[in-house]
Amino acid sequence: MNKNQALLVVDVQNDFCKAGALAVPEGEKVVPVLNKYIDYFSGQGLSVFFSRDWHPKETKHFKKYGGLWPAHCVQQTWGAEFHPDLKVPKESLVVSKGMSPQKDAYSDFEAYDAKGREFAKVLEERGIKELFVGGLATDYCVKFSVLDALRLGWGVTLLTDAMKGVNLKPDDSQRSIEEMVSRGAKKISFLELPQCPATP
Ligand code: VGL
Ligand code: ZN
Repeated sequence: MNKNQALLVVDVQNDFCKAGALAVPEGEKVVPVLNKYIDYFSGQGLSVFFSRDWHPKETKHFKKYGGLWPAHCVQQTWGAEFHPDLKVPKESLVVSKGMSPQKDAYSDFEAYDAKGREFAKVLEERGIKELFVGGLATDYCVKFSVLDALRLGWGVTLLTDAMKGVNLKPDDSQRSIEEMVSRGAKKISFLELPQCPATP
């Protein structure tokens, strides 16, 4: 692994997990797996990014205002917080998306850090060339973020053991993975990482 490679943990927030307003089936199961990836990347001094869905109370993203979804990940609420077991290292960077009352914004390439910098700018400044992506949901934020990354010239590796989808249609996640791979994404699972210590 090298400094051009970074981990992106997508939207592992309470509302997408058990008891959340838009619970992804088995969403919370990605947490322990992602914690291993987080240790692996931060242990080698590599960048770790976290994105979050960060909506205003009223947005066209929500059913009540013409959108597809029940209200979720409203700014400053429990549902918008990261899952309590997710290990978010102090030195990691959080980017937020979905703040516009007018549009959906599923992609992390529509996200901004606390200083208002675009996610793509942050990646460029750090010389990141390849993203290892896991989180929620495979068929929305993960998919849109990955397709944008590929289109904009980043390499992408999908952490297939650390993502779960909404599956409005039962095979949405499977089809999303196929689409991302057909556009150039690679796939990996934790034990296939370079020099990953085999579990005894
Ligand atoms: C997402 C549905 C609605 C996601 C966000 O982050 O995948 N999905 N808003
Ligand atoms: Zn949302």
